[in-house]
Amino acid sequence: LVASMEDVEVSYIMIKPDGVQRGLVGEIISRFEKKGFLLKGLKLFQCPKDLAEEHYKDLKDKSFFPKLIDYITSGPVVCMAWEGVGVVASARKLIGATNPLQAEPGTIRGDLAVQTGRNVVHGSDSPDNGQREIALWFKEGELCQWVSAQASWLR
Ligand code: RTP
Repeated sequence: LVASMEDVEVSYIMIKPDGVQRGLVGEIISRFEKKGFLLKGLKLFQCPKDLAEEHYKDLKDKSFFPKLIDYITSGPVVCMAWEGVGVVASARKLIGATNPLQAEPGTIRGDLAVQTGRNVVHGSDSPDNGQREIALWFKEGELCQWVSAQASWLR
C-alpha cells in the first residue's frame, strides 16, 4: 500500500441538470471510475429549492444566486459520493475551471461545456465540505461500504 487510510477523503460530485439533459451522465461517471476513485453513493434526484439554497448558501449574496437555484432545480441531477486518496483536489482538477471557456481541454468542463451558468458538474472544494455535502445530499443507508476488487492496485 502506498497511501495510508488517513489520506482517504470523500468528495460530493454532482452532475447538474444540463449534464443529465445532454446525455453526459455515463461520460462523466466514467472519468472518475477510470481515474481509480471508489463510488460509494449514486442516485438520480430532483433537488428541492431549500436543499439547493442550503448547498449554495455561501453564494446567497451573489447576483447570480436566484438563477443558480433555478438551474440546479430545473431537472434531475445525479448525486455521487466518490472516495479515494486526494479525491477532493483531484476531482476539482478533473472537472476544470468554473468558467468552461477557461477550463483546460481534457477536463470535463474543458471538453464538454461552454458557459459558467451551464457547467455540467459540481465538485466539493475541501475535504470538510465533501463530508458536509455528502451528509446533506444522502440519507443514512444510501451510501455503500464496500471494497473494490481493484482497491489494492489503487491505494
Ligand atoms: P461548483 O460549486 O458547482 O463545483 O462550482 P465552483 O466551485 O467551480 O464555482 P462557485 O464559484 O462555487 O460557483 C458555484 C456555481 O455557481 C454558478 N455560477 N454562475 N457568474 C455566474 O453566472 C456564475 N458564477 C458561478 C456555476 O454553476 C458554478 O459552478
